[in-house]
Amino acid sequence: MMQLYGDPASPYVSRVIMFARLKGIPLGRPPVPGDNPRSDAYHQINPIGKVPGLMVDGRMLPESGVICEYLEDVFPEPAGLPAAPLDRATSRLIARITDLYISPQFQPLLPHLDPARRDSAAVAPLAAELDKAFLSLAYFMGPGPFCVAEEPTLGDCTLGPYMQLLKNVIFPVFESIPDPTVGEGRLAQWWQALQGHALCREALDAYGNVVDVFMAANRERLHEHS
Ligand SMILES: N[C@@H](CCC(=O)N[C@@H](CS)C(=O)NCC(=O)O)C(=O)O
Repeated sequence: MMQLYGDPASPYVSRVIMFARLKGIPLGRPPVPGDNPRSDAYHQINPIGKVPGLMVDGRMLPESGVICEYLEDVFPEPAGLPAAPLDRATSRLIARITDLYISPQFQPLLPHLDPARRDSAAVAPLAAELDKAFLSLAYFMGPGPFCVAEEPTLGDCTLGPYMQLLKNVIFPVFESIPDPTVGEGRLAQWWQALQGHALCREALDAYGNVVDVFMAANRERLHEHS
């Protein structure tokens, strides 16, 4: 069995877990060597030093997007990408927008979680980037209700955990960053589709719970060192 390294509190690890779950692929979950992706022991098997990492036949495959594409190649059924080339590209685009335009705003917001210690001038450009990314996601998503069509695919498994992370950690405390999945817009329709799909809802709920536990344990440390 392939072995997936990484703490499920990571949205990148969670992406692979959700994608594999939708496709019915069992993955072993060994502890990260040295208990930390920064450890020497983990760097010996993955010099990038980040999780997830997928061990396949003694070879390490890093990077969540690459791992999902590999799983899709090896286990094409049930499909984790739509059939039509432009739809496949759109699902990948939703994943890319998540990685390139949403993810970079998350860490820099952490020092500002506490309104009493917040630097609003530092938050404003991050909020603006997120707003632009949300507009782009809604613009480029297909007719839906999932990010491309009527079934969840790679784009949903990528954006879903990240949106769950923002819903648990960011939207509740930043008035200037409203939750785009609330209301009537395309992202609200998309979120409803995920919530109406048993496996997706289960994966996202489980991820949200892990995030809450992680944040409760690390809030002060994240606040100080980010
Ligand atoms: N581009 C990578 C990002 C993975 C990543 O940033 N993982 C974080 C956890 S959320 C990590 O391992 N951080 C450890 C570190 O930077 O020391 C992917 O898609 O897999």
